[in-house]
Amino acid sequence: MSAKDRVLYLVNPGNDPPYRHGIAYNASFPPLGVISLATAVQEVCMSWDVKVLDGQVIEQEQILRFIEHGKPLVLGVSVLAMTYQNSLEIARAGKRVGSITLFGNDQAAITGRNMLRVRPEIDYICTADAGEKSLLQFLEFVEGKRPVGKVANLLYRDGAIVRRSDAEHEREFAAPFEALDLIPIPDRTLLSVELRTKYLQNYMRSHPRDTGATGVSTINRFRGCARKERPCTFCGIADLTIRASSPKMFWRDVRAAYEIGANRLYEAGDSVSSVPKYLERLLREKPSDLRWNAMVYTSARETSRKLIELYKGLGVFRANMGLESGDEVVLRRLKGTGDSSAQNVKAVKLLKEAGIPVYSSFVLGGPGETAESLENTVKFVRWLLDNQLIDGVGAHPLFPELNAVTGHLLLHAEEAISYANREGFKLRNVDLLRWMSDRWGNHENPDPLTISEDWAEIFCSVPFATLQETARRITDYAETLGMAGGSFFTDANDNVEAV
Ligand code: B12
Ligand code: SF4
Repeated sequence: MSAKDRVLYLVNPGNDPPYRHGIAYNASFPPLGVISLATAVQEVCMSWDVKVLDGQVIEQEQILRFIEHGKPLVLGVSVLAMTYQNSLEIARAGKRVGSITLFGNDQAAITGRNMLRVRPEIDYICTADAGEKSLLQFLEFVEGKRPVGKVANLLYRDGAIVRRSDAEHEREFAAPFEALDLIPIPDRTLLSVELRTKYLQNYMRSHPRDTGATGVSTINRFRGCARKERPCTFCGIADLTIRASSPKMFWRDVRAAYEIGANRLYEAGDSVSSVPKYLERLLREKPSDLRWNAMVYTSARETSRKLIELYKGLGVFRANMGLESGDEVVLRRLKGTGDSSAQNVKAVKLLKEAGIPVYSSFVLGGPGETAESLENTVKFVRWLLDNQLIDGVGAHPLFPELNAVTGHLLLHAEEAISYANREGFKLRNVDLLRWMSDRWGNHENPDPLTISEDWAEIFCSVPFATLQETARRITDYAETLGMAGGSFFTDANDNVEAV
């Protein structure tokens, strides 16, 4: 293979047509996963020519044309549940020009086996939570320097669909708070200035008052959640193990973004409030000259004055907080016994007092959701908005990801029946429940809208349409007050630009 053949495209596809709307921060931040993968390849496999394509800001047709003309030897695609159809189309375009196709990211990790079983356009699947090492090994395999069986976290066909499962695939990092140091500082210039300007313009459209923003980017030097052992029942994040980078690496990464003008960073860590001690270390080592701000995912249960002081010191200027429900019973079923509306109110008040805006999200259609519990949520959100305790709200029907507790209940009828009995609510359609395992159990990618409808039909006493309607009522109310609102599965009014 000559150096000129070593062309790798890494694509973050845009959302499939039914899922283009109602996404918070839509097209406002560059996709860190593919940028980080491309950086690792640039640093280690220097003979490879790498290109990153982002379907959030370029049209699908343009991505297909790039592939047709560029004929990449390897075509890597980052696959989520709501980008699956676009991902397949991209893979087919790759196969037409002879590319080796490799899927990765959360959805590929969850249903990858089923994808490989039915889709000849997919050659390989990477199931790694952090894919850098796996991709580098995969390129060595393509160059003939490594047997396929020695590529970490790779699913492939060998008669059956196989994945090696020896120690190489296990977590090999000894120190969890340095584990992410192995991931290089992302080269954010892999996306052109023109595209970076586009993200900023999209961000400014939803945050017109943030006049100090000179550029936006994504950072991920922390992953995981303190609820790993008892996650929220709707949480489908594949790996909630707590890992981070050393403070030194964290600040090097922030500075690298800052030096190309990005002073608003989205920390993609799953729940940053899980690690106050780590935040203290970050604060101690914060360089005094950095003027930056971060938005983070944070949990109400862990919000205290101490945490907020840390956030202020660090530069956190926006909190994304899942409040999930205004109904006490449904809230407990979604998040566990440690959460309550009173605690949610306390957390948003503390953040508000400290001048940190809160973007809250709600999941409609928790186990045993009723018309009454939905009304409790509507009243709660209105109260929060009327009292200016939150600055934005997203409301979404529950999407039972197959690796979440809710997805598990959907596929395991007997467990679902015992659960409903224990919790004291009635399942609405047990016949449908009994079909779920056959319908979705071996599916390549359960369509989010359809599987969410099935969930509601079984686990809620109101139909899916009522959940959609309630989501719309909530976000419309926010918008009439001039606040950000968004609802996945329902809206069609996004105003984002592609180039
Ligand atoms: C930050 C984030 C967002 C941001 C994204 C900002 C941006 N432009 O980057 C915003 C807020 C916009 C967002 C929106 C949504 N998100 Co989101 N988001 C996340 C989050 C918390 C982190 C993603 C991230 O950037 N991680 C850091 C990077 C470095 O890691 P990574 O992306 O996982 O990539 C690594 C590996 O996956 C792998 N990999 C990835 N792609 C590939 C490709 C190849 C070829 C290979 C080899 C490896 C590989 O290697 C990468 C580098 O280590 C994840 C949860 C999670 N922990 O993954 C959810 C998550 C991705 N989001 C999710 C969802 C549902 C949504 C929304 C639909 C929410 C909504 N209701 O509106 C929307 C729409 C998503 C979309 N398609 O646009 C789901 C997806 C579920 C699924 N199974 O598909 C996740 C997994 C959370 C969850 N389980 O609930 N999200
Ligand atoms: S939804 Fe958020 S808080 Fe709940 S388990 Fe997942 S990461 Fe943690």
